[in-house]
Amino acid sequence: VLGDGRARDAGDFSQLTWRQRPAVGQLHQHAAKAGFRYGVDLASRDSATVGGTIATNAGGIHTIRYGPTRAQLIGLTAVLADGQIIDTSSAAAPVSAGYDLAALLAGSEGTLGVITAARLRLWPIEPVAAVLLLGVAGIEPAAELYRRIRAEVPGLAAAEYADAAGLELVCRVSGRRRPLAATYPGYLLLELTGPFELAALDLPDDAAVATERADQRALWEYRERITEAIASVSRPHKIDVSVPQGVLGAFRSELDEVVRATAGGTSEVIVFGHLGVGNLHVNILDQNPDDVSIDAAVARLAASFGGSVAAEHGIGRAKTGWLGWSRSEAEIAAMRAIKSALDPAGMLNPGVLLPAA
Ligand code: LAC
Ligand code: ZN
Repeated sequence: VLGDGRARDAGDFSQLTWRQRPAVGQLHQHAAKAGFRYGVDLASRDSATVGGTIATNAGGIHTIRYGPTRAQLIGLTAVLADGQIIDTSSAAAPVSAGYDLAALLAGSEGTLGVITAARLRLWPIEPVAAVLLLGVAGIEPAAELYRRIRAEVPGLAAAEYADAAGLELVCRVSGRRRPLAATYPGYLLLELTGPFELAALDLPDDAAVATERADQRALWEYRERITEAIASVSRPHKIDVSVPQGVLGAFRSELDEVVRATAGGTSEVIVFGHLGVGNLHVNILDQNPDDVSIDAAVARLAASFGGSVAAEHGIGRAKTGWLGWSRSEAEIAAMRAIKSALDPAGMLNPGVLLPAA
């Protein structure tokens, strides 16, 4: 029987362990009381558990600033398949003694051990100076604009993209007004911390600039409510992929062609996601939800551009057959060796992550 009885409060708020199974949003609230913030944040902050986000190495909206979940781990406690408990966070000082088991377990999707506690890095709160929402001609111009502003604003904390269809669906479903005077093929949302000069950014006239907390939240909702807006009208195919910065535009145009070729015309493609790290959520509507050939085609396309078939939601069961598209044979052989060494009987999450041998 596995329990989380060993979890405990560290008492030191610059690092935090927790007895419960908190949602990411609860961790944020708790850390904020002590003047800190947690580096991972995501639209599903009120339902996604910290443990779940460690299991998939979730990225979220602040990855460009703080890195993904793996980068937040100081250490963790886990029960291994043979019942042994490892606690990698017991060292109070930096460690350069052997393998980083915490990093290995992060993103292992429950296949190597059961994580029962985690000690997480917290960051000083960086007040959000402004949230900007800008219309763009597509994902490629969004990426160019992002790179230009990044050069001006060292404290850029988020850079998110949404196809117009995603933002317009949020407006239609929730009754919100359009955020800008005109409509555009795509939208770029930026969160800026630290000092910056608005005039130096040379923004288009038709830009939404929010400096007050409530207005900032309101702009974020155009991006964060896309998933639920889509879910309210369709049972979409959702594919979580990444592609390198330099090929975002090429990927986006070929994506339309691949979907047309695979699905034959009528489906709607909505892309949104974490532009700054090239993590895109491809949603395809009006397709038979049970036919996964379209999902595979999109993942293969991302891999062919040097990206990943899973960027922050993990491989799970559904994507095991795709692992080889973005990981080499040698890498998968090493993963199998680790799996069979730590879980020789294959008890932990069988069928997840690694393809059947
Ligand atoms: C998001 C979820 C889908 O970024 O990962 O909204
Ligand atoms: Zn995401």
